[in-house]
Amino acid sequence: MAATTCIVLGIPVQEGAGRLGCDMGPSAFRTAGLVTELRNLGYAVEDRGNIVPAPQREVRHPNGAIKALPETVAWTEAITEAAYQASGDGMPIFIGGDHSLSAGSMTGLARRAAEEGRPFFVLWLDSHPDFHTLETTTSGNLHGVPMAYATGLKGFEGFFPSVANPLNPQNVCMIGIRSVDPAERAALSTVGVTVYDMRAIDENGVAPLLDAFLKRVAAADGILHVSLDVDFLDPGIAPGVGTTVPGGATFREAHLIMEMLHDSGLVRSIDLVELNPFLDERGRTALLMVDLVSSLMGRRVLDRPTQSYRHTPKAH
Ligand code: B3U
Ligand code: MN
Ligand code: MN
Repeated sequence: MAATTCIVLGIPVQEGAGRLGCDMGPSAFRTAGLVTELRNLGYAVEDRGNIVPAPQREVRHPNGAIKALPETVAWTEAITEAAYQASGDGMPIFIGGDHSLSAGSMTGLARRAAEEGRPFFVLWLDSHPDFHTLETTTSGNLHGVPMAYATGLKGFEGFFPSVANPLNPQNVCMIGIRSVDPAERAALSTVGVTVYDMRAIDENGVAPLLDAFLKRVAAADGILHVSLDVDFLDPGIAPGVGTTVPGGATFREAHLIMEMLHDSGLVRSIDLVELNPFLDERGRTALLMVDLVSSLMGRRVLDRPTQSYRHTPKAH
């Protein structure tokens, strides 16, 4: 199969989360067999090891709750560059690390999409929207801000690197949302992000929700990035995360999403974030995340005709 080369990038950032341990995530993904699984599926895999943050600058924000701002800025700089480079060489798989890494992955990938002249889309699988600005965060944990940053919301200028190619909020689809702070809720309602909470999943099932989004991406000839936070999953199957929220996606829902993503042929890059091996039980969360990646990359139970989402340009 597959001319695609998977580029594995370890990003051991943990300063964005409220508790320590995500720095061990890249190691746990490797131990759980990520690279072997990808090779067994027929891909060439280049593991570029773990990246290191850029040099730190002194930077302070009036919101005294904010934690580890200089560290997060330094990580974001390095991740943005690494994401941009890797996306020119193959399909980047960012193994975190807490979700603050997506501030860098999304901006680097958005730059790549802009250069290719194609719209950039993000599927955000998370119990949280991570839509705080530096002003609105009350926990001060910067894994709560990457989506606001990447979409160019105000208030990051002068602190974080400036965002040259802001992600259009209308190109973002969030699935699994079930923990939203008041400021995030207010911001989300104004910018046009598609948000499917657990109620939407219960009422409709994941398939029609995702199907509608994939059709939009295909119609726009878009590039799709998938950001998978461990806490998207139900804590009963994925305990290895610092911010478990009850009522999450089931094993079957998560695999169905991955299989549909594979069928779509639209995915160009993946974040795997918030795995905290210190909180895991004998590696089961790491193994589940790798299992989900296998489904996303084409493992299937039976051959079946697939829904084609490929872009068909309109006749003139
Ligand atoms: N919205 C809360 C909780 C949170 C966000 N992301 C995670 N937790 N993982 C906050 O701290 O901003
Ligand atoms: Mn998150
Ligand atoms: Mn989350």
